[in-house]
Amino acid sequence: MTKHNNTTKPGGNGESIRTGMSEEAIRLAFLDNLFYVQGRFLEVASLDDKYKALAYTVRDRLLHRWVSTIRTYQQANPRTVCYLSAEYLPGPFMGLNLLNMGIEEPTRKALQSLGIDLESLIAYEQEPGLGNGGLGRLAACFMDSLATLQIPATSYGIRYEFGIFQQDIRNGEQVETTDNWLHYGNPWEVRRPQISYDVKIGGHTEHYTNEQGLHRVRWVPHETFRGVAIDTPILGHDVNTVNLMRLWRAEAAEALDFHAFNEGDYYGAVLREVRSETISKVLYPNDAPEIGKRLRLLQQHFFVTCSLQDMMRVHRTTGMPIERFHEKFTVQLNDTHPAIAVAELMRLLLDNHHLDWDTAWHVTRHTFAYTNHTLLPEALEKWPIPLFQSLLPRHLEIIYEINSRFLDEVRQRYPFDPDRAQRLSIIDETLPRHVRMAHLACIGSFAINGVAELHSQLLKETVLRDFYELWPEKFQNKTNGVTPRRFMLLSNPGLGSLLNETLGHGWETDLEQLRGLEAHADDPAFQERWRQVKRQRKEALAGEVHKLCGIDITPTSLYDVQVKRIHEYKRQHLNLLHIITLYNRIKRNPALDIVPRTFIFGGKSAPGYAMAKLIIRLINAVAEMVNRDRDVAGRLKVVFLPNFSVKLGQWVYPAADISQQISTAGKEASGTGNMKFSMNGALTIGTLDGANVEIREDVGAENFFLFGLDADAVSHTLANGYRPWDYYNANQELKDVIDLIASGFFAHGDRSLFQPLVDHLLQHDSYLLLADYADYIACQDQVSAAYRDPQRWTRMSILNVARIGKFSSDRTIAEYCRDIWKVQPVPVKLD
Ligand code: B1H
Repeated sequence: MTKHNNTTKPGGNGESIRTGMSEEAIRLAFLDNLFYVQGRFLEVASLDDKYKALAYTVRDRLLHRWVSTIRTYQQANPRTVCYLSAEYLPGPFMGLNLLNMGIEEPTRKALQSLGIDLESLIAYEQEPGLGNGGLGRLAACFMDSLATLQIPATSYGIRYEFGIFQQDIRNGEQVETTDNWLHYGNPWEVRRPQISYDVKIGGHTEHYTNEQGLHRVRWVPHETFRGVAIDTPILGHDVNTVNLMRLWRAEAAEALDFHAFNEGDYYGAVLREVRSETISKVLYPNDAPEIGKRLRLLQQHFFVTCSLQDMMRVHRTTGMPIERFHEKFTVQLNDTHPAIAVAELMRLLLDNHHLDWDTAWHVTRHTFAYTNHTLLPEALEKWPIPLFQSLLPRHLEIIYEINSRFLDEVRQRYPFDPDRAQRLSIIDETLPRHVRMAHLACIGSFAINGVAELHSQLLKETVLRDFYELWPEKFQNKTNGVTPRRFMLLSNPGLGSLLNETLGHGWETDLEQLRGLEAHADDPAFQERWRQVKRQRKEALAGEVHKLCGIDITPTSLYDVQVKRIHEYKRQHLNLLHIITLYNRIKRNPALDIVPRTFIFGGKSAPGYAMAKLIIRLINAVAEMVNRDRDVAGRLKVVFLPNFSVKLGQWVYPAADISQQISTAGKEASGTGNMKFSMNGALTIGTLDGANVEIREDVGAENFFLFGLDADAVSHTLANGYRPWDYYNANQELKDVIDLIASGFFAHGDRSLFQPLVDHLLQHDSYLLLADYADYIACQDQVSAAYRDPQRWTRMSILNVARIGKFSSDRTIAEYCRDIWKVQPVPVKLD
């Protein structure tokens, strides 16, 4: 094997083996890492060895930039964003880091010269599934944009040992298995044992007067754990900025309790060790919280206290007084999951730093800003008082004090409206009593935002209406965005090249430049290349579908895609009603001329959400019947992709022709998949919900397939005694579809299997599928008509991409920086 022992100039041009960017430097670094880190030589190296060797090669170059970033920040002492989130879904790192560093090509060549295919190493990486869906993925897009915009920022969270479960489909059903993502090790993370903090829980508080006669509080916990930092570098695109994702892992307070050990309590010590680690053991796999889960509250407190203590450590190094904490840090609460931070910062300032209440409250109220991500009442977090009291007794005292001072203000402001104080209170007094985390977040934050225009508006009118009336100046909108680096450049290289050729570079970090495409929308030669790009991604997805499901799909058919968490409000079953409608049409009229379609579904259900699991069963049951029916062969195909993930999404978004964004209007706060599809030239069929509204405004109504009731009509329909039966009786096609499901046709004659679903639709239909059915079917017919005209379709597709610029997370982050965080870019020079 090639051997070298000079670590300073392997390329012969003064480049270091740890940092050089040429093909030769990368080749030598790869071999060096393979040999000295993995202990292997090429001939016997496994795929894992090669993947790791390359990961370490990339990581060395990342660390180089990281060190420069830390130096720069130390000297400049800039105002810093801290993002607190219980979830992150960053996706695989290798491809993006290569791309952001601009060394994809030399790396590909270096590996090629060794007979290794870069794509196979990229495909091998397992992603950290440390989130449920949109909320966690948004946090990851924000990290990418913060680094790219050169904003000093740290993203804090939990290093779950097991992320979101792996979804298998067995006999058409979702089966959950554990996600052991750390099994083979994670080359991207750096453990920092010196950076660790105590985490107290339980016990009681003691109030006393100190020697100076001052009132003090001591929290005597029942137990103490430790949180240890595990860091992952986050590189921006085409810049040297490397920010930090700092995740906390729970450990026992002392690695092993040697005191107990000496007293002979060996098993006790080991058990404590094991019990401590359970705090960061597993991600809760629900996209709405489970009320009263002790471990979940513990996780929230755990990562929040570690993160705040970490900020205070950094703050100390600046020499600034603690009263100016909020000038150094601005802390964003990603939903209410970290909202306990409001009480925890107060506790640290009062009990550890001995600030008086008013000063501590001033600092706290100027530190936090809160993003709400949902209006669904079942997703608003609240904790039973007894549970809260038993885990966080000091925090509860502080919350009572915050609340009492706040309610005094409220009563003064509205002296003749006693109900209002009740409604605004942090404590929900209806028995059993609860702590409302959204109220704590609103009271403790200087800014509150929703994630799309419609959502922010509805927030002010519904769940946060009383807070809006109290403090209108706190409320803002920050429409979500997604990163074009991962979701265009990396996942759709063909599109990337075509855009570079047409527009030159620059659009990757200034997505509004895509407007330049409008001039080419009707150019037949450009249109032809556009179609080739799409065609190539459709073929690639067909290959993946074959691998994952053993089903062959046809790239000439229209790919009609819905990938997202499975939820009744997202209405995957409305999509099914359409599929069965088409099926019935063909069965009635076998010669029917329709546009051939491939329906692709993907997404996980919360393990305890029975109706969502039943929807997955129905998708698979319909797929089974449709796919084996010769009468519809070549015209209809249905696929359920198991275990949808960021990685799988990168195959799916670029290949879609139609993107289904069909939630009941008013229910989807924003959606972000809608943006990823549109950026890749898929057309949207959707309701006026979440960010769909703004996407349609920007791409143009004529380039968007709109259907369904709007949010106002939805509330009116539900308020005025909605009767789904009337719709069923009035529409023969709808009746046929529902009857077919009820008949057991998709369950080998078993009428009972899907009965709960049918019953719910006919009796309640809380998400208004039947009310929207006719309009949805008519709209899908228009989709087919448009697809028959390739010039028209391609023009619409090009215009979608041309006008999607607003939905880059760079725009979103620039707005947060300007309107909420008040932070400036700090460019980093390489040392
Ligand atoms: C969103 C969640 C969520 N909203 C509770 N709320 C969770 C709530 O584990 N929990 O308890 C986890 C997640 N996730 C999503 O956020 C919205 O539904 C989307 O519409 C939105 O695009 C996304 C990002 O803002």
